[in-house]
Amino acid sequence: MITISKKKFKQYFESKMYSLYAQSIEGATNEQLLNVLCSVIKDIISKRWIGTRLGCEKEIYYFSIEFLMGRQLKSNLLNLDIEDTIRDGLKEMGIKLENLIEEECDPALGNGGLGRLAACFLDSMASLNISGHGYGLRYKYGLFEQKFVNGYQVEVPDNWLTQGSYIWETVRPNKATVVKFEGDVYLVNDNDRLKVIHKNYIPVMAMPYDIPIIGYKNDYINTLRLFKSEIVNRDFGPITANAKNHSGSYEDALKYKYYTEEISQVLYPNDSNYAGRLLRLKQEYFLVSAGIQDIIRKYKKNKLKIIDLSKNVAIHINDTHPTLCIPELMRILLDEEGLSWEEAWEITKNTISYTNHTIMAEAMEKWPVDMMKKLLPRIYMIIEEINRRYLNDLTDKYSDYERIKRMSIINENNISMANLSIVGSHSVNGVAYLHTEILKNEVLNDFYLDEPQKFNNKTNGIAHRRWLISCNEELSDYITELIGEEWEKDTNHLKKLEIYKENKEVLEKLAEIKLNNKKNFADFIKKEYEIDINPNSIYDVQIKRLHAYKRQLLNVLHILHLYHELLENPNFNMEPRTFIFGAKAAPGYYLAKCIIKLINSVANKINNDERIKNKIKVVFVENYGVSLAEKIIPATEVSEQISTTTKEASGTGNMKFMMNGAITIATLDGANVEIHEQVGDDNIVIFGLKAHQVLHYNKYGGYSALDLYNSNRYIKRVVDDLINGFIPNMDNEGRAIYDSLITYNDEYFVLRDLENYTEAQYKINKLYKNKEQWNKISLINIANSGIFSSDRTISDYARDIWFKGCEINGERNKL
Ligand code: 26V
Repeated sequence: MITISKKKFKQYFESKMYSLYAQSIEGATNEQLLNVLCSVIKDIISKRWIGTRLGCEKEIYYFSIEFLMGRQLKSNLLNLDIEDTIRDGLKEMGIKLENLIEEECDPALGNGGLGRLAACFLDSMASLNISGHGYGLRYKYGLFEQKFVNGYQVEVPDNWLTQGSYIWETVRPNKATVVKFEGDVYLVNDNDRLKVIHKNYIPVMAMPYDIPIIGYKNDYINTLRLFKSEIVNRDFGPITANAKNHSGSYEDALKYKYYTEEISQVLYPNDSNYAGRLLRLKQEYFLVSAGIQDIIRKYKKNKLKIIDLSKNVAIHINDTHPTLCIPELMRILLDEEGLSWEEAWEITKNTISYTNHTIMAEAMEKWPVDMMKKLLPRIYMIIEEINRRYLNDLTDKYSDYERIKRMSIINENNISMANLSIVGSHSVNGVAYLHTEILKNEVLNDFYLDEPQKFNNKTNGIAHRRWLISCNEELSDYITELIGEEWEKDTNHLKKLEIYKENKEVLEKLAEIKLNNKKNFADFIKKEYEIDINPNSIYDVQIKRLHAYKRQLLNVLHILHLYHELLENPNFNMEPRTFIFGAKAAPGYYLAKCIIKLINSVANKINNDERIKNKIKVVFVENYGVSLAEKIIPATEVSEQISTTTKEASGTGNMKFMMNGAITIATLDGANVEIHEQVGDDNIVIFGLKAHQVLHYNKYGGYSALDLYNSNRYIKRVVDDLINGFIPNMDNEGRAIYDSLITYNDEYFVLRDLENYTEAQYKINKLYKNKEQWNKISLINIANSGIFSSDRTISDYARDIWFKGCEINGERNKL
């Protein structure tokens, strides 16, 4: 049992302070105090962490190019169930735990939903006693830090490792592996066996940095292993870098050092268009090769038979970024373990499973054949052979040449990573019902018809420990007071809240908690931005990456509409509203950056216009990320989930808001469909085009944004605002947005949905006037959010994908 008494903790803390910094507690900085606390916690868990569970059940490995973990201190204390002891102990030493929590850095090693999902999944695997580990990259620079200058986004490098290391990590040089790039590959005959010789390659060291992933009150600790790229053989230093083929000059040694270190230097931002960049391919193979080698090394150490790999190991690939797991595992099984192609292929397919996270065609990964051939010659050979065999099978089955071409892994000198992922795995899943249906019936239809049994849905979820228990303590405590604490381990129990839906006292208490959270957030905004927001106004929030398909533009056009209505009629009937935005745009995504400038300019104009008497405020928080989300979500009343239907694979912010009692205004897109199903028509506000309508427009056309603009004076009014000087200093940006809507016919149906959205917002306004009704809806949302815990999602993955057909599955089903 991992635990510690207050007395012991204090002694431990003090002596750690001396051993690490040779100084007293009184003189220490917050940074030092945090480091000491973290070091104490690491000591407390260390025995348990290294205690291996190998051999007792299947090991799950989750490969992801992004892990958006958020701060760890609070979450670790909560999961270890020692928060009160530590808080009290610190207090007696004159230290406030809250200050140390805020001191911790928030590693931005992900772009958004995909990376945050990976983090929630790690939390759930540990909490459900699943031996599941993450493999990722230890980027030196995470996603850029965002600053606003005159309303424009400016990107600043995210130098998060300021102290040189991360407080929660442990480096493990004895477990480093070498990843080989480039070079020449020869196939030679060795006693009638094909032997592969790889010469003149560039070796890159993959140095593992381990972060403990602590389960919720269950003494279970998994590992997130992040690899840093380095020169081979650290001790020799850069000048005599011991690369076999780089033993030449000083200049060569430096070049080599640069080559290796560049690989894990920086996280790529999701751009507007996918670009096949060489460095990104290096990152992907580096992660995959280091991870797979690590798995096989561990596996063999346990004296398990390689032929049984898929019985003991499951490898999951988070989108196509780690798809090279497929040829890399094949390489090791063929070239190093000496298996036949058929054996290796069977094992590979049975071990690997794949999740698709987007249907956006422009986001699909494709690598030029020449690039792959040069960078990864042996891997390319294997991909080619996988494809050759696959095409043979297809031509036996089908005569439709176009179809075979669509399904081919290599096409027009490009390698399709999605196709390779489907062919080389035993399971392909989407991340919400609608998304999976679109994959099966549209985007991946050829593959679905060919192998329907591979396809399945796993609706996303969120770690309710971080996104409710930890970020909204007052609500969480009140829920426990009402229905007991079982819901913390099994969120289905949240349903019990429904019996209070007519209970005035409970509803008022919920409103009071929300108001407290709103006040806290108002204080934060005042402190950070010197803007006064009214805690009695409706907090209406859209926080997510900035992308045209997510339609922040729809939101801001509606704000402009309200503004005009207020200017025309000062008695215009609306509850005061604070519109809150948080979003980063990819540095190269011009339209997204124009929309940021637009929101900031509109905010500036409206917030300074006394005529509207503070009825509307617009706040764009800078540098949105996990820590900010934890502050905003508990204070939110209206959750904006307004993507163009069919485009948002799932969304997970939508679930976080719901669990914290916000009411959702949404299109029937992604997991909004499931949220709607859970709460029913009366407890969510749905608007906009339905999936079949969008698919119809996309296939057959028939939409004219210009006609709409000309025929609807309200639409015309707000669109004209973009170019007529109504919003100052917006000339170029306003024109670019205008063109995207009118000249390029509004690809994301913003204008098509605007009227309907305005009506939906009017409905929200009306609902809010009846406080009791609003609070009841809020309660119903919380009560029905249990299904969106990532514990449910992970149990589904375990049952249907990772443990399918295993003896252990019987046990798992009891989860
Ligand atoms: C990447 C790109 C790159 C270039 C072109 C446009 C574009 C659009 C989207 C993306 C993101 C791809 C993967 C991703 O992050 N998907 C998100 O995954 C979340 C977790 O499953 C899900 O909730 C989000 O709906 C989905 O967008």
